[in-house]
Amino acid sequence: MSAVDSLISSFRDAAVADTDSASTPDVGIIMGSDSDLPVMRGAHDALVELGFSEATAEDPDPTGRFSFESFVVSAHRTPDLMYAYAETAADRGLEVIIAGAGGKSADLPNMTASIAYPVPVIGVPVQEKSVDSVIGMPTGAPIVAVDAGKSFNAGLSAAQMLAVGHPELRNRLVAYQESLVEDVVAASRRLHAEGTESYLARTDNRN
Ligand code: AIR
Repeated sequence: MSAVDSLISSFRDAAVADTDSASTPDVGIIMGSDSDLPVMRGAHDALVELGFSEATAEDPDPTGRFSFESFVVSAHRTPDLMYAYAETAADRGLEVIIAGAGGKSADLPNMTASIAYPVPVIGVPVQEKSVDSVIGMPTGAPIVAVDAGKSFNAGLSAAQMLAVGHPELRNRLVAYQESLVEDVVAASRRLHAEGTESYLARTDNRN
């Protein structure tokens, strides 16, 4: 069996396995190339910030109730893999997919949205030039999307969607927002206390 067929089979096997939904990943993160990872890691970072764990081949059911999985799936280099990933998403327990792609033909998010429907897909244009390709869907074929590169927000949006059925996630989202308020107030107080030059000198030293 070829390497791609073996990966496709693993998705199809997981789709028919009788696994408890609490043990399967809730969010799928996919990207067109591993060169997208520096941008797409924001989705990972947001979900980890909210207490999600990453399910890996070695640790498919990590501790904690909420988890996500990450794969590279190219719409143009591996169309069969994209189809199998999206088609099996619901049966594998995924409730939301975050899909990112770059270039002018960033078709992974929009094609995944059509195939995985009604599982919601949050599209991440990895580059500015990918925005039109990601969001330009015809009526009746929905996708939600973030601005170019804003994968952290895609992670937050995925958690917001899941929070509809999981009040504990709602609480984590509220706590996260409160931490942002604290960060702004702390920066504001320090800037006003120290003055701009001292603030910048200390901030530069940190980098
Ligand atoms: N891509 C990969 N397969 C289909 C598409 N559209 C995108 C990737 C990446 C860009 O092409 O999402 O942003 C360049 O990929 P690479 O692998 O050449 O670095």
